[in-house]
Amino acid sequence: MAELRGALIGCGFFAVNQMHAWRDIDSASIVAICDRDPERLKVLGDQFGIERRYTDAAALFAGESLDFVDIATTAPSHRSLVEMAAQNRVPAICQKPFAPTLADAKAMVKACSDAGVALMVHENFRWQSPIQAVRAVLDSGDIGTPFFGRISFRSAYDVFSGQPYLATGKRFIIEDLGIHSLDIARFLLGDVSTITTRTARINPNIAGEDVATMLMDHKSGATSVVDCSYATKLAAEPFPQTLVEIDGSDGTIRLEQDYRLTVTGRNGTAVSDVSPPLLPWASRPWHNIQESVVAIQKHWVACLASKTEPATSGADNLKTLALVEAAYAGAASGEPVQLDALL
Ligand code: NAD
Ligand code: 89V
Repeated sequence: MAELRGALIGCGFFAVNQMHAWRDIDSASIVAICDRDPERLKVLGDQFGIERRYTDAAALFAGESLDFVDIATTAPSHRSLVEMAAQNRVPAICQKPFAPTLADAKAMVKACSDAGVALMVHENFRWQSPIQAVRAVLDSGDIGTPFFGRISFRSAYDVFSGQPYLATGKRFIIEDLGIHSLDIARFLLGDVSTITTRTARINPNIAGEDVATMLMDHKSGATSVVDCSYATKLAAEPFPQTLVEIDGSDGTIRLEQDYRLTVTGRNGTAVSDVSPPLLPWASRPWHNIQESVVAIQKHWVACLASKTEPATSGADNLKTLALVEAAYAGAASGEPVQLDALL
C-alpha cells in the first residue's frame, strides 16, 4: 500500500502525541500542518520537521493533495473543519468532544456521509490496552453474561496546567473526561437506554462540574455506574487510569489501580499485570493514553485500507455524545433521560 498523506490541524497540547504516533506508523505520514496560531505552528513544525505549514485550514485543503486530515483542535472549530474536509472529499479524524452539540455532530456525520468520506472520532480511551484486556475477557465468555459494571475515574491531578481551557467552560468533567468513561461503558456493556446523573463542583476556582455520578440502563439488561471526579485526593494518585468492575453470571472482572487485572471465572481466579508499554517518546503517567493514540491511529489506517467503518466512527460516536447531552440534561432536571429520543 502506498504511504497515506495526512495533514494535522491544531498544533496544541495534545497534537504532540498524535504527531509522535504518526511517526510510529509506517504506512502513513503527516506532510503538512495547520494552526491559526503561528507560534504553535512553528514549535510543532520544528519539532517534527514538517516544512509545509498553514495558518488557514482552507488554504491547507487548497494547497495539498491529502488522503486524510487529523483534526486536533478544540470542539468549537470541529464542525467547520469536518465540513471543510467533506467538501474537499478528504477523510477526517476529529478529536473528542466530537462537537459542542449533538445537532452539530449529526450535521457533521451527514456531511461526510453525503460526500462519501470516512469520519472517525479520536475517542481513544477504549483503545487503551488495559481496557482492551477487559473486553477480551468478556469476549472469552469466562464470566458469563455481564449484569453490572462500574467504570470509575477518580483523581486530583492538575489537568488545568496543560489544558487551561478546561477551567473556564460551563461544562467540564462529563464533556471532557466522562465522555471517555461513557464510551468505555458502551464498549464493554453495549448501548444505553436510560441515564440518571448527579454532578457537583468541589473546586471553587473552575466554572464547570468536577464530579459526576451516572447510573445507566444498558439495552442488554445490564446496569452500570460511571463515576468521575477531579476532586478526589488519594494516597496514590491514579491519573489517568480508568478502573473497571464487571459482574457476570459466572464470574467477575476487576481492573484495579496499577493495572492489576483479576478475573474470577469458570476456571478459577487469575491475576495479571496489564500495564501499558512505555513507548520511547512517552512519559508517565500519560503513557497509558499515549499508547492508545498509536492504537487508534493504526486502526484508522487499517480502516482506510480495507474501506471499513472505524469502531469510533462519527455515526458510532453520536451515541456517546448523546450520553453526554443526556447526562447534563438529567443533572439539571434530576430526572432519568431516555437516549432513544435524542438519536
Ligand atoms: P489546545 O488549545 O492546546 O490546542 C488546540 C490548537 O488548535 C490551538 O493551537 C489552536 O490555535 C488551534 N486551532 C483552534 N481552532 C483552529 C482552526 N479553526 N484552525 C486552525 N487551528 C485552530 O487544545 P488541546 O488540549 O490540544 O486539545 C485539543 C483537542 O484534543 C480537544 O478537543 C481536547 O478535548 C482533545 N484532547 C483529547 C485527549 C485524548 O486523550 N483524546 C487528551 C487531551 C485533549
Ligand atoms: O483525555 C482528555 O480529554 C484529557 C484528560 C485525560 C486530561 O482529561 O483532557
